[in-house]
Amino acid sequence: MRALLVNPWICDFATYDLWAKPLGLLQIAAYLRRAGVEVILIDCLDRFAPRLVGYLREKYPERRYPRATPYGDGSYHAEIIPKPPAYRDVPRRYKRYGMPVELFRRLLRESPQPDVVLVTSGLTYWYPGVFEAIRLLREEFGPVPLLLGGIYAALCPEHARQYSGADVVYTSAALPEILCLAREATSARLPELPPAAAEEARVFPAYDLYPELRYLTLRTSAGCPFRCSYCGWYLLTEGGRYSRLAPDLVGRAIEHSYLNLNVRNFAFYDEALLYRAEEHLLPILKGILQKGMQCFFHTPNALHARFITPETAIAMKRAGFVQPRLALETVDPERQRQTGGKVNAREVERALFYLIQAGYASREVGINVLVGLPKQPLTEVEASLEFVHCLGARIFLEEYAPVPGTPAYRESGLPPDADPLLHNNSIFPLYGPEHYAQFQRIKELAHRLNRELKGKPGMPDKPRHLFPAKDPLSGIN
Ligand code: B12
Repeated sequence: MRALLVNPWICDFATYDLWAKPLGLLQIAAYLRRAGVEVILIDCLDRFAPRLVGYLREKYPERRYPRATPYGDGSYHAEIIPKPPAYRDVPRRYKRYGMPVELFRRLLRESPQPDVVLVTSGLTYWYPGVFEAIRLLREEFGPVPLLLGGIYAALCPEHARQYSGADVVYTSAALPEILCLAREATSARLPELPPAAAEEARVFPAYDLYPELRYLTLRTSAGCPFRCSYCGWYLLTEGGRYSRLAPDLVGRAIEHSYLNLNVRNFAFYDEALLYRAEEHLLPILKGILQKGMQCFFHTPNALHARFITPETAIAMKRAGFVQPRLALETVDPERQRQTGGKVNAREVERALFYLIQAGYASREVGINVLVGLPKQPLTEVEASLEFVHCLGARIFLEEYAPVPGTPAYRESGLPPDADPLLHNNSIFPLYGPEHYAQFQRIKELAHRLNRELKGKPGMPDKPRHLFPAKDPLSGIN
């Protein structure tokens, strides 16, 4: 049996490759291969694909491809496309990010006829890219069984069933079920796999399918001890429970990629990487240090400040965590409490202090601030930005994107079956032109404060004025 796996484009006003890989699809690829299936991957978002780089260099000889920072993150190739009617009034350009459609078509034509096609999906409001891929797949391969899964499919299954054109819309995260689906769709005789095969596929996703790999992503645990009102991790995680891989397995996976795939940059996709670090992250990092591997680790998903201790901070610094990101979201104690009590400003300040003591400069540390939560006044966001700036850290402004099925979604006033395009974080805070202007002001403020940080090498590297001397933890070196 031959399966074609597709990671479609992103259609949005803005996006950036912040170490994004279709991790779920790569786990499925590893699992299917284990069952003897031949797997072909087309990743529309692979910035380093030799075919894409060759195509773009020929078409745009004056531009530089691929565009990447030394850590492998960078901008996607993008093409401006017409806005869907729902975005008619949004005064921004709408784009398709990833490989040009013409190249996608060419790759489909070169591909042998698959027995089944598996398409993944990312954020709910990126579905136009998914639909486009399905349309082209249908044009090329006719009535081949086409399965759709991933985040959009899991959060908006009715919408996907009605409009995507897929034969099966899959909402769960269980790998053995996917094998059953493939079996049913093709009537192929595929073997049952032992239970350990699913864990193996989670630990060793099929990264070798990429001809050129500058970074990869790790998900050493799934889920989170908190249930913040705006987050839907429990709707997307197998059994809705926190779980994690054994530290030695994670160590083996990192070592394998380091030695066999020559990867040095790793981004963690865990929701709660530091939870019970003494049983999980610390043993993983100790193993890496013992083996003398020189890696760069990235935390685009942000870390729980509450769980940063002097020991974790030192281990992170030594193991090669670059520009760690902390989640603050807001300084407002009432909103912190209402949204789930994940963290407070003081814990963020303390975490930053430990990171500084471990050797980071404050401006290397990024702190996430949420904007656009239902009923959140922009003065609250301004106060949060000022707070982060006073700490000498870099602001990451995160525009709230509603997740259907969460309490914050219900508060947002969006009907449960709203067009998922309305979940877009670029438009959600913009109900009405007056909001747009206010929101632009907030974005500009964040940019200005970050620019000031860059221009001032002498910014305080220790938030002394904010850290009360009487705190028993303040003396730790
Ligand atoms: C890692 C992560 C990121 C990474 C990047 C992920 C990526 N590949 O692009 C980073 C940190 C960059 C990120 C950023 C953002 N993220 Co995010 N992210 C996640 C997180 C924590 C995990 C996703 C993941 O990799 N899961 C692990 C893999 C293994 O699962 P999977 O891909 O779903 O695949 C499994 C199944 O779905 C299924 N499957 C998948 N494909 C297919 C295909 C077929 C055919 C079948 C049968 C099955 C199947 O099988 C797989 C194996 O079990 C999720 C929360 C979550 N628990 O899902 C939020 C989440 C997806 N993010 C979210 C948000 C809001 C964002 C941001 C907008 C945040 C912000 N405000 O800035 C940004 C936007 C990013 C951008 N590029 O513009 C929201 C989604 C909201 C929405 N409406 O869609 C989520 C759900 C978190 C939340 N708030 O609840 N994110």
